[in-house]
Amino acid sequence: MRVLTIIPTYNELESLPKTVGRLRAACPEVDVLIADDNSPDGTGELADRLSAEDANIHVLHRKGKEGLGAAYLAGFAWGLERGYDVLVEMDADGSHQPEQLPRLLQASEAGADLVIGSRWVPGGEVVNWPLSRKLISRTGSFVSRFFLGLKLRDITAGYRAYKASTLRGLDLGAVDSVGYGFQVDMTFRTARAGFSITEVPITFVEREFGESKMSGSIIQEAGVNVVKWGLAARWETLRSKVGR
Ligand SMILES: Nc1nc2c(ncn2[C@@H]2O[C@H](COP(=O)(O)OP(=O)(O)O)[C@@H](O)[C@H]2O)c(=O)[nH]1
Ligand SMILES: [Mg+2]
Repeated sequence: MRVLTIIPTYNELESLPKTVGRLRAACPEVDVLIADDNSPDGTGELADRLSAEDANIHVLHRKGKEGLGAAYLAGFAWGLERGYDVLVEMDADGSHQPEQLPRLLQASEAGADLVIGSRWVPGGEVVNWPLSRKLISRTGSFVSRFFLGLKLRDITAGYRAYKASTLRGLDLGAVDSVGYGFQVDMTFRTARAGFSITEVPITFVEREFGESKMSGSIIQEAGVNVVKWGLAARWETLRSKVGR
């Protein structure tokens, strides 16, 4: 099983080397792709240095800040072209602990088309998050569950393992969510295409260095889209019933 972990970065100078170092130590057989959006703080150049020292580390330089979703889509395309079997999503800031990646990979190997590292299943937890972030996360999952009919606990989660066959079975060209809505969008598409989704508990640790890129407009984009997708899907179901 060839595994590629994609790490999107925007101004992660302090966090990136720690995360990559931990990942290489915890899972030496896993390749790494850093997808940097031309970070002003020089994260892209740092990524080049890491890559020059280690043949398993690769870098994708993008021209500017286009959001997490666009960076992952570019990373998926890079990995699929090169024949990887599993594509992992991991934040650069240490929130997604590299030492827990084997758990995700085990579930993937056991057959899950998509594995979600989940904060909100038994055994999962969040360390050092303020109540406000917990509320946003849980509300995001609740609203997504309600409108999209998904029976999952952590729908906005960003620590994931996709089988290549799952990504090949989705119309990735149609995904245009910029921020965190991307995770919900991808989950909904994966479920609707009939792929299996497994949640495994993780301990999510709030970043120590750098700043979060989460913003009000990102939350708003995600919220508006979730309601829109949910209503569109119900309308489709209704129309096909009436048409029959
Ligand atoms: N390439 C790229 N990476 C991004 C962008 N926005 C966020 N990221 C990265 O995505 C990961 C998660 O973002 P973060 O700010 O930690 O969000 P939070 O954990 O929800 O607060 C980090 O590795 C960020 O550097 C972006 O526009 N482009
Ligand atoms: Mg973070």
